[in-house]
Amino acid sequence: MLLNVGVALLFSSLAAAQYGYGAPSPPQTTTAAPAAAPVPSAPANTAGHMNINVAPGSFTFSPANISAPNGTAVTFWFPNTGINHSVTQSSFQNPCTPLAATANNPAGFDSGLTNSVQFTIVITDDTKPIWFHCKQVTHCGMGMVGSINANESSANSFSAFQAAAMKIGLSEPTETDNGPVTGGFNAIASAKPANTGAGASATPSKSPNSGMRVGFSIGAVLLGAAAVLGGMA
Ligand SMILES: *[C@@H]1O[C@H](CO)[C@@H](O)[C@H](O)[C@H]1NC(C)=O
Ligand SMILES: *[C@@H]1O[C@H](CO)[C@@H](O)[C@H](O)[C@H]1NC(C)=O
Ligand SMILES: *[C@@H]1O[C@H](CO)[C@@H](O)[C@H](O)[C@H]1NC(C)=O
Ligand SMILES: *[C@@H]1O[C@H](CO)[C@@H](O)[C@H](O)[C@H]1NC(C)=O
Ligand SMILES: [Cu+2]
Repeated sequence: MLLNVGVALLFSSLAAAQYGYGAPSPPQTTTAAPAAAPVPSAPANTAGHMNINVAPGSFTFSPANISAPNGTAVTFWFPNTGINHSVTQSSFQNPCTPLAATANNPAGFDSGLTNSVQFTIVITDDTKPIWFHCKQVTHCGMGMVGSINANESSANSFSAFQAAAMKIGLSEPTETDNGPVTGGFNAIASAKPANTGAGASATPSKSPNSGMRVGFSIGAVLLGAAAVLGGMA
């Protein structure tokens, strides 16, 4: 009984896949735009892994200021839009200038200008604030900056950092973009940005493909049922 229902479902779903039965008919108009690709968006944080949206509908990081213990992986989710952004490490003193290497410090991490990717850094010293900005023309000066482990009670607070960036405003110099820089200072990127979908190590509760995987496994069960029935016949 159940198997029969399963086989009926199997064939109706195959028919649907082949002929589009059951799919809503698109409006009959020649000017209809193709469906927009889904915008990658940060999943919920998981143990040891925090996520930040890059420009989620506004030129900001969201959240722009987090507290992340040593060893935490922080993944930046870049939107699937025509405007490129970056996550570029800077210093409190120079919010809109990439952090250059010195005798004591390595250069800052930098995703480079990009979109539709994820970029992950791992905190290697949670006792020091990590400052970053977007190097796209005018974005830093509009306040597209962020911090990790900043002390809001000290002079070097996130609020003071963002205010300093906005004071630079439209006089922000155009930054060169030589593509991604791995490494970093107090946080390290071990890989260039990539469209990994799920981030570096997180297991997001809602993967864009989870529905499809469920569909495949139901299909596999039904195929198994069909094979059993076929053997019996
Ligand atoms: C930044 O984050 C710290 C730590 O979570 C918090 O104490 C502080 O209030 C935040 N600052 C702002 C301006 O949100
Ligand atoms: C956006 O970034 C990508 C990846 O770095 C690059 O290939 C592309 O040319 C950039 N687009 C624009 C409009 O600058
Ligand atoms: C943070 O972790 C790194 C390894 O990722 C380690 O080298 C460092 O000593 C740790 N720092 C603190 C303050 O725990
Ligand atoms: C934050 O800054 C205040 C003021 O300088 C200081 O008293 C406090 O100890 C700092 N907190 C941390 C966690 O470093
Ligand atoms: Cu930007």
